[in-house]
Amino acid sequence: MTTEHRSLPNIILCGTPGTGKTTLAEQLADASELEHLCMGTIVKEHHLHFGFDEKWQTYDVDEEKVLDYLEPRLLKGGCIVDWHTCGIFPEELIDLAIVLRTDHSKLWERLEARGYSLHKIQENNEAEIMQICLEEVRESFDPKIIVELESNSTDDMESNMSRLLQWIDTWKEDHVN
Ligand code: DAT
Repeated sequence: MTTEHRSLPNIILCGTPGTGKTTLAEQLADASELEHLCMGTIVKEHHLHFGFDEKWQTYDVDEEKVLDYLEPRLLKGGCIVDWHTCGIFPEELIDLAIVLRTDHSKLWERLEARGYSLHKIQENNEAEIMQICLEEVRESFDPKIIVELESNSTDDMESNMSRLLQWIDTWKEDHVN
């Protein structure tokens, strides 16, 4: 099944933890017909993991279970998938892949405010500087559907919101007869 069979698009919202995925996804879901799928929470609540990794303070994700959960929803369309990783999604079911980017000093402050350990702050900050999420998105999707967005300020948040709402409207005009 491809995009012709869906009346709403699927958007991946990717980025290093703290770049603003959940904030943007929640606002976007409120302002559109799309549904926010916060994968961090879903993995925990639906036990889509092998257990908690104490060293990295994160869940060891069971990708097969994640795909079983996501595929029927993506086939229906209208998903905003909010996750720090994107390599496992079926490319043909994704219409737009957003990567949020944040200056590393701002990111550091946000992760500190979140109470992350120094180890985890450093790890995530390095990942942002090394563009790990952006590279993963580039390896996973056609460049035509990838958009990199700055997420440093509330102004950025507002312009990202209006840009995405506009994109959803255009997608609907192009795909719904
Ligand atoms: P993520 O879901 O990527 O981990 P988040 O949405 O939880 O990130 O945001 C982390 C914090 O940063 C949160 O306190 C809200 C704030 N924030 C998000 N986007 C922002 C932006 N564009 N400008 C300023 N603060 C932002």
